[in-house]
Amino acid sequence: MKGKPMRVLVTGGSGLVGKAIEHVVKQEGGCLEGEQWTFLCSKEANLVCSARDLQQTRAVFEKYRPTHVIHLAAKVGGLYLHMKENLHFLRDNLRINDNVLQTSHERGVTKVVSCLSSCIFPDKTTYPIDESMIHNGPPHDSNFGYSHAKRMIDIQNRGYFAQHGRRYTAVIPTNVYGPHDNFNFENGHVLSALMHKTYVAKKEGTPLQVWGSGTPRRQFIYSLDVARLFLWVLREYDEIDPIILSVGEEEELPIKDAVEMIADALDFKGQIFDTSKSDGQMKKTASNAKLRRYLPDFTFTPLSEGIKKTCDWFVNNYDIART
Ligand code: NAP
Ligand code: GFB
Repeated sequence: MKGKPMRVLVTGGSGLVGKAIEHVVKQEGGCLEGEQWTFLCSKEANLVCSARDLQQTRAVFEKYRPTHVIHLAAKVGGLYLHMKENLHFLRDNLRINDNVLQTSHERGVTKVVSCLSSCIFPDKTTYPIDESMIHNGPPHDSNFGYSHAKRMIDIQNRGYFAQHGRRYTAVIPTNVYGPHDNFNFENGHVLSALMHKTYVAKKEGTPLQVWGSGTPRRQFIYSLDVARLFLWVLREYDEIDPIILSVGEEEELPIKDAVEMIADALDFKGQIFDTSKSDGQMKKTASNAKLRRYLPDFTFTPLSEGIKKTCDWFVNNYDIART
């Protein structure tokens, strides 16, 4: 990456992925000489655009004058929150994304890397899923609001390129987990919610309630791996088309196997499955072939190791964790 040092603005910098990027930038030499990195949270600027908030966003861009933006800010949550608030996810995320991309364009930002998700792909599809399939049919019913809002980022990126030559792009992670996740029982994603539930079940000597049948399959990627890949995308990846960030298809596993790893990490025995709760999407197997063409030697953190590190972080930071 030649030329003047970047001024990077990370929207959603206080969340799971944002904190991981901050760790890599500050603890793993991810910040090159002269670079400025700013990690935003919603308190500094509420990005759900309305006239009042647009001013907030413009003020933040005026203050930090970013040359590059990593756009993570979003209304995010696990399956059961999506099923309750699909419209809320649609409207909030459409507004946040349009607000950030348009303000970036107006401010002459050179590159924006936004964050989609593997749940946006069509539910009825062939496997493995690849980047060309984003718009090939409706997403799973459980998260249609979030999925359509995220798909629009790909369309917006094409629009900014076609009309203004902007090189705005996006990444598509599968299920992310790690320190600083949302460990809330109701609203959290599966691994973080189950880590919290297991922690409490052990303390209270009660059985662990796993929701659903435990048979749906997922590919989990550790937040620090996502962060390291985000820095590579920001510096080296030059396509407008998005790229999937995921472990290989062979790492996909049923939820119940991940539950075992959490139980081992927290030294707990005794889970039961509440099959009255939804299983959501049964599988969304993603191919990382495109990523591997670029980075054949990238090493992912093994799931059992990532789960152990995250459980240790949660136990040691229970007081500050989002629960
Ligand atoms: P997270 O932990 O819930 O963090 C969300 C971030 O967005 C926080 O920094 C939050 O700020 C900010 N934010 C939310 N609403 C905002 C608003 N109205 N204005 C300004 N900032 C706002 O989420 P995450 O898991 O790190 O997700 C980061 C990105 O990765 C998202 O775009 C998400 O869609 C994508 N993604 C996540 C996963 C996953 O499994 N977690 C998988 C694929 C893609 P506060 O802290 O101030 O609330
Ligand atoms: O991470 P998760 O909530 O979302 O995982 P998705 C849901 C799967 O875990 C379902 C099972 O099969 C649930 O039945 N599960 C078991 C649990 N116990 C629990 C529990 O206590 N809490 C939760 N949350 N799940 C999301 C999308 O889909 O994937 C988001 O809705 C985002 O938009 C995220 O893309 C990465 O993997 O089903």
